[in-house]
Amino acid sequence: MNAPQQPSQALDLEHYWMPYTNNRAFKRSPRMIASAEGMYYTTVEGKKVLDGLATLWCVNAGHCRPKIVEAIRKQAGILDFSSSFSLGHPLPFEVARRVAGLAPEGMDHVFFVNSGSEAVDTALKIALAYHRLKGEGTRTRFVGRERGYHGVNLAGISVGGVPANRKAFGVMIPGVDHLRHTHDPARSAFSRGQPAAGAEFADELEQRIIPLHDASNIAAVIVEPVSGAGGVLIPPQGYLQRLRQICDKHGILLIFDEVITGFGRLGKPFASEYFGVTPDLITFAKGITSGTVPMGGVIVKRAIYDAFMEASGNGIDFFHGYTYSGHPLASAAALGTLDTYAEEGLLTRASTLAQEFEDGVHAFKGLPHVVDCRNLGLIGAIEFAPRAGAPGARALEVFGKCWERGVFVRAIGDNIAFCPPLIAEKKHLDEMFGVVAEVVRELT
Ligand code: PXG
Ligand code: PLP
Repeated sequence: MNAPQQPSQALDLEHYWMPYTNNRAFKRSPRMIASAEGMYYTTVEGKKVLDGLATLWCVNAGHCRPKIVEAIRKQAGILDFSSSFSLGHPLPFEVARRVAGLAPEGMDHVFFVNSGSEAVDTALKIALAYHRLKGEGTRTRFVGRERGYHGVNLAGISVGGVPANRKAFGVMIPGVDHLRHTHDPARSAFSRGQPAAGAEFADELEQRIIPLHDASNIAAVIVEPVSGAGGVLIPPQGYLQRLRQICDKHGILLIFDEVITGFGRLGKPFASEYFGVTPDLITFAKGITSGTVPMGGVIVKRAIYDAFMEASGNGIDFFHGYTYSGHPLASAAALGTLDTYAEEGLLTRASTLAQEFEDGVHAFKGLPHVVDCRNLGLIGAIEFAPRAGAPGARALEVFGKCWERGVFVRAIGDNIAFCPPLIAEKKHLDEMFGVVAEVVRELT
């Protein structure tokens, strides 16, 4: 469908400082993609590669879907850009209405940004400003969680809990504490779906963190309902419910970072609905446009929006926004994406494939060095015992060999993560798991 790009040999690779990449290794031996369609990439050499991670957990509708492509093309010729700072254009209003319709009951106002990282900073700022205008300006502290990933901005890495993303950057924002992560292989290895044990990990909030800082100083708790980039950690049964109860009891806002779980990953539009737990704010990005044009946002409860409206008098109600908040091309892409999701039932499709996906993930049990298999909806991971003196080496080796054999999956520490586009069929799961298993069997 798409004309391949220039072959990589003809490109000067020097000047692009690639994000989250071993630049020297890549430039010595580039993995260069020319085009993509549906479940597959085509490399510049013409090789097809199955996308087992929805690229970066975002291409939920699959690649180059006609409705989304057409929406972007058309919009580029109608209104290229106009801002949302005291001017408006129709599209983001319509996207907000549609997103509010998918969100849990009572969460019905949407603030747009351009990425998950911006969504996280925005949500944290909304929480601070909300408490202040409710007369509780002492609530300035945040609680994140170990192994949490909340993007790469300074506030996001401060509440985040992935050591490698934090260690080079010193003190970050002050006033942050962390809950322990919920990974508990001693009790819960090879759990199918949510682990039965571990709801009590949430009690640390009430038993350690609140007594230490006092609830009157805590603005919000932020967690991913399912941790993604921290290694795909599935919340224990009852854990999120307990966090909600403790936050309610102490007047603390609960933020669910649904940048990965939003838009159908667990078989519901949002994980909040899947778990039956309604937070106060939801951050989203990625799946809103199926990765096609950068967009993210924050969904808030009506009471939060109303508080800003009541407090602002005749002035601006929230001194915050990005030049490209509600960008016309992103908004058009979002509408094309939401149409595609609706027409193809993609926001619930994960539930129909979840059992086959679970069986595929757990088929790795018993293969060399595999110490855990985890899954929920269409997200999962297998974990290897670390190779002596070389943590992460096994997963990296698996990633590299799978790429050579035409399957793209992600290595995270000693884990391999799976997160296929929601259009995946059984044959794609078989291909993905089949190639990974072949490689795992060769592991030393
Ligand atoms: N929150 C969550 C829960 C995420 O997964 C972000 C925020 C940040 O979104 P942006 O759009 O600013 O990247 C994410 C993004 C990985 C990886 O290593 C994960 C993400 C992004 C890039 C790499 O698996 N998640
Ligand atoms: N830096 C400067 C000098 C700017 O003028 C702006 C926006 O006007 C920004 C940063 C922020 O850019 P954005 O609104 O795209 O986040």
